[in-house]
Parts: sequence; C-alpha cells; structure tokens
Amino acid sequence: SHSRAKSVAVLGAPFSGGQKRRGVEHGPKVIRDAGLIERLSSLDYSVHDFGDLSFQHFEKDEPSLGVNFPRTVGAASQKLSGAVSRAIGAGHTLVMLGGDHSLAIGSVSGHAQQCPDLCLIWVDAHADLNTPMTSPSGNLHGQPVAFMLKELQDKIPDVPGFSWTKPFLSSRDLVYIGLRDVDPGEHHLLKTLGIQYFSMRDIDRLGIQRVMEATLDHLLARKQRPIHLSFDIDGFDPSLAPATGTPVNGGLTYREGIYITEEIHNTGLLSAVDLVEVNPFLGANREAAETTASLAVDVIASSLGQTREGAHASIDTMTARL
Ligand code: 4U7
Ligand code: MN
Ligand code: MN
Ligand code: MN
Repeated sequence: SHSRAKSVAVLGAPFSGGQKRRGVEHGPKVIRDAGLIERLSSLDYSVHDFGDLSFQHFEKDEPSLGVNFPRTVGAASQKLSGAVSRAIGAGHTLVMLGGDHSLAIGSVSGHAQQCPDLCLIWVDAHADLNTPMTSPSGNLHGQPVAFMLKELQDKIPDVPGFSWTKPFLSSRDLVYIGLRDVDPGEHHLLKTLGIQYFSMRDIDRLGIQRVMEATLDHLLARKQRPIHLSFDIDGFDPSLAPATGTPVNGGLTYREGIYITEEIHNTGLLSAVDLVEVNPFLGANREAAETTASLAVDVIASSLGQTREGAHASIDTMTARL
C-alpha cells in the first residue's frame, strides 16, 4: 500500500583539502557509524549507498592567487560534480557526506547540471562567499558560494584546477540561515548583491518559524523548483556540534536546526543535501565526535521526512502483524 519508490543515494566525500585541519575527511565514516543508513531505511526509502569517492592528492599543489591546494580541491569538486549529476539523473534524492565545505562547488554544480532551476539554502555560521581576493585564509571551504554565483563571474580569477566549472547560480536563488561570522568582503557582497540572509540576530528577532516562511517564500513563491540544502554542521551551536573545524558561539539550537529541515522536507521539493564539516579529530573527546555525528544523522533524517510529531502509513500496515 505504500510503494512510492522514494530512493536516496548516499555519497561519501572524504576530503579535507579546502582547509588545513586534518580529520574532516573522516566525516563520512563517523556519520555512517552513527546509523545514517539504518535511519533512512526506516523512513521507507530504498537507500543506495554509493560508498565513498576517492580523491587524487596532488603532490605539488602550491598556492595560486592566494588559494590553498587549488588543484587538489578543483579536481575533487570536479569528480564529485560528475557523481552527483549521475545520481540525480538516475532519479535519486542525493545525500552528500563531507568532507569540508569546498565540496559544495562540486555537489551543487552537479545537481544544477540536472536541475538548472534549482535554488540553494545554505545553513552555516559562515557565508563561504569569499573570493580568492577577499579570503582572509586562502582556504577554499570559505569560498564555494563565490565560485557558483553568476554575478561574481568577473571577480573570480582563473584558479588552477577550476577551468571545468562556470558560475551557474543567481544570487536571488540563494538564502543563508545561521550567519554569525561574516568577513568584510563577504558582507560587502551580501549587501551589494542583495542576497537574502537570516543571521543569528535575525533568528533572535523573528523566530525560526518566520525565518523559514520568508526563506521558502523568497525561493518558491514565483515557482516551485528543486531545493539544494547545503548544511554546515557549524551552523549549530558548538555545545551541540563541537567536532568541527571553525566553531562559532551563539549558533542554532537543536530545535531551530530541526525545524529548518522539517520545513524544507514539507515543501516536497528537496532534491539534494550536503552535510559537511564534521571533524571527529576535533572536540574534547570521542563523545564529542559521536554527538556531532549523531546530530548530523538527525539533520539528514529530518530533511528526508523524519518527524517529531510521528507519522503513519495506513491502518493496514500497522495491524498486519496481528
Ligand atoms: B566553513 C573564513 F576567515 N571566513 O574564509 C575563511 F573566518 O565551510 C572561515 O563555513 C570559513 O566552515 C569557514 O577562511 C568555512 C575565516
Ligand atoms: Mn561554517
Ligand atoms: Mn561552510
Ligand atoms: Mn567549518
């Protein structure tokens, strides 16, 4: 009575070249170990675990134009982009497990190849909108959105490793939620491009319910289209997600985070999710890593339909065992 054939592809991207702290490449393993596949199966999906991609490490990958590990990150994103495009093309909802957030260049562009009219919801403490020129760190996990935006075409220099990709997203098709550590160059772009964002201060003022109403209205009022959710675990407060590379105080509560994903699920339009920046080497102890990974599983499950209020299919399926 319930063969709606929903299928999810899970794709691991054990990659850390977008930043300098080791350990984030183990994100896919700890998120799987926290029970992801079982949770998705219990939500009645047919789960296709595509395993982990393996990425080429460039021995000689000198910084270029201020960007760290450009060839390594460019090649990883290119490979991910192809894999994501194939999974979405095969009809799956995609779950990408990072790895650091530079991977989003690959996952969102691969998604956009199949769904050119997609929109992007970016949950993060950071805007990840630096260009190579404005980046304080040179790390590409702080720059992925800049590589996607059509409006920034002329502001992105020819970084080695990135000749395969072209900007594909309009700034009006992007909403940020959770911002609280925005660099000056990023703030300038947020304002001049008129990007819709909800900082933690905005969540304090409006409440998460109105934030989600405004987010979905901004992206979907004109037309219904596929949603890409790019969820950086550091969007949460560090008390909930300690095992991450760039924690910032004053983040999302558990309930705010889950409300965001429940509302996105309720649109029926979610087409791909990234869950990035879980680093089991960080945080005080092993428990910190396990808490963070388990939170990641909750975020993914809830964006794919796990509810807090409960759910049921039909009376028949519940009573069949009698
Ligand atoms: B993450 C930073 F300068 N903005 O560009 C930068 F503060 O994917 C941090 O959101 C970026 O975790 C954080 O390096 C990237 C820095
Ligand atoms: Mn972040
Ligand atoms: Mn990020
Ligand atoms: Mn981070």
